[in-house]
Amino acid sequence: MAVSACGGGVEQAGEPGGRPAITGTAPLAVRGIPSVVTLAPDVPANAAPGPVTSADTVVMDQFAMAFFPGFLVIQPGQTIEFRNSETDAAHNVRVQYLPTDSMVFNVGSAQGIPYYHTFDQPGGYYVTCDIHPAMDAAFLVTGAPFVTAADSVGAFTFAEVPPGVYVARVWSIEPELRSERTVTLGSGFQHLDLAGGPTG
Ligand SMILES: [Cu+2]
Repeated sequence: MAVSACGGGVEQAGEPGGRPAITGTAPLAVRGIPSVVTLAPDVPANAAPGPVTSADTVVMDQFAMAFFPGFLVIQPGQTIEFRNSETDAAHNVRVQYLPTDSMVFNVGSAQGIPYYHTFDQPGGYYVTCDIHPAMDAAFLVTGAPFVTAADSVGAFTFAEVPPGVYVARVWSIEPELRSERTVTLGSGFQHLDLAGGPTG
């Protein structure tokens, strides 16, 4: 099979044809915002590699009285371009950092004048428009090497995670649905039930 393992050794997880190595269940999406599952190697903090960062700017647009996309996952140090693509509507962009419930910025967004912001702090962020209370979105900043968003009913997949001991974290816009546990992944197909609480 034509799989290159980045850590050396033989990669046995996954199969030709793209069958996922790991499937699982996480909490349902809340208000259209999916749960996100991250896997990070369970190693002492001082031995952990630094977060992976991406130079790619991603776009969160405002169109038809909504944010598009309504949810993003980015890496620490990555920039989001906030854009207003309406033909005739004014909006603003208010971004709250959920771990401290603090405002990151609140700017007006006019057509043709994008606003760029680089996010370094890991965690969840909530995006709203003060003018239109029905408009909201969210994004998650994470340096975890393996990240996947669950679908609306909580199903998720990972492909090609090397065997090892990982900290599996579940993020949700709803704090009560967040959890963290240690999982041991083998080299074969595996199902993770992360839908319950931290001890379930
Ligand atoms: Cu608006």
